[in-house]
Amino acid sequence: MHLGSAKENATPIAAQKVVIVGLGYVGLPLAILAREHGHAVTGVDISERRREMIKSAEVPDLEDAQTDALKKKPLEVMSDFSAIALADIIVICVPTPVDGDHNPDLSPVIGAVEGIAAHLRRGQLVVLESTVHPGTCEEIMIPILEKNSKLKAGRDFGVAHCPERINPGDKYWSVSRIPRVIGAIDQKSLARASAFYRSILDALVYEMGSLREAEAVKVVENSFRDINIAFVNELAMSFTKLNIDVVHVLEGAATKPFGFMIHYPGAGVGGHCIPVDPYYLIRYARKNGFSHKFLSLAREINENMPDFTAEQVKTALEQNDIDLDGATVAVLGVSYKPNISDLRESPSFEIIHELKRRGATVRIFDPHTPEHSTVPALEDALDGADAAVIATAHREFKTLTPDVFIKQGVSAVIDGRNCLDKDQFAASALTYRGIGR
Ligand code: SAJ
Repeated sequence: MHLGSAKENATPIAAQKVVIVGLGYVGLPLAILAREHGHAVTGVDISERRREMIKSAEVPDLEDAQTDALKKKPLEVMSDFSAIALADIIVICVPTPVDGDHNPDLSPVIGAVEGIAAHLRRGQLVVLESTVHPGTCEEIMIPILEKNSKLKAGRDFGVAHCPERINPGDKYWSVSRIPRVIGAIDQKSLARASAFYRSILDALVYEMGSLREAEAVKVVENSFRDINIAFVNELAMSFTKLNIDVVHVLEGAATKPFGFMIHYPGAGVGGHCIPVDPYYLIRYARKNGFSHKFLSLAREINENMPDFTAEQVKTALEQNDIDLDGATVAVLGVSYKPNISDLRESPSFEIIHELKRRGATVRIFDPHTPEHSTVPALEDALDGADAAVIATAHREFKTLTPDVFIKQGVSAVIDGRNCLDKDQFAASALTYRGIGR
């Protein structure tokens, strides 16, 4: 049985002509990193707005060093796939969302693969970084590449999968230092892809036994996170009834140095990875005769947290003889995680929907996404509001004190990210509710 190998010795590789298809939060950092390590890099992105942002080096949520690199030397960015013909290595970094019914949407991947296939030539290596379900490379990507190029995968061109592991907003785990796994169609492609990634990363490049194994790694690591969040979210709902502070309990459990990994309850699970990737596995396994009951239940629990949060607002206001129906509620935070402007799958939208469904008037304020705020400042959001909900633990909200709310007439604060000083708020005139505390 093939065991993943973690060869440390980086085999040297000559400068490659690299074309990166998709210059979002995954492709752009990779393009900048590859260029820094001596490769000739061209980017392809179908979005004119994205191309313009890159050309003017004004890309949100990019690290300062990456922005500086773009300012120092603009990245060549194209709208069409003609550059593919001159490439040695082609890396696909396009989104893999799910649709409204949580069905995987591989159309961006298929679009990119079709564009590549039209210019594919012998000797090239195609690497897919987008998160996909096991089987995507063999059952979807390779057939399109072969059919449209009349070339044979393996024999005429290489194929590898190196799932992306970008962690938006994480200053420490930058793209250059995150370990990566790689699976490939054959040894030659594996060696070539490993040599490329080892030439640009200061991190482990771990070789898997197949494309399928590499595809499975990513959905497994993110499903792991989703089920663990669901576990603590269920505890939070249970402990609310039992009058136990779940955060204290989890922090107590985390003193155990082995066999426990803390996660935190909250108002919901957003982002481009955690709420999405489990569905890639759930749907593909179901197509192949297996039902992931546990993964599906974890999704159900996490997707229910916005509703639970709205219920917390309702019961907190009732303690002040205020009916949520007809009340004004300030929702603070729209981004799916702190201190960035990324809104994808953000639970904040569901929280707003659940509050409105219960008859509330909702004001929205997020300093990181002003375009999604309905008021220009925090004071405007709080002024005369009956309740406030912390939906995203932005740095601007974590330091708020009770008086900020009290002086604006707010009577209840629901801390959807358990990020406020609970003792301080509990001791104030406000009705304070956290998630599970
Ligand atoms: N969340 C919780 N409780 C937790 C952790 C997260 O409710 O204990 C919520 C967050 O509020 C957010 C969502 O889950 O709405 C996702 O948070 P995240 O910290 O997992 O952030 P992501 O979506 O950027 O996840 C990325 C992932 N990276 C990749 O897929 C390459 C994930 O694998 C990482 O574990 C995660 O960053 C990380 O560790 O920060």
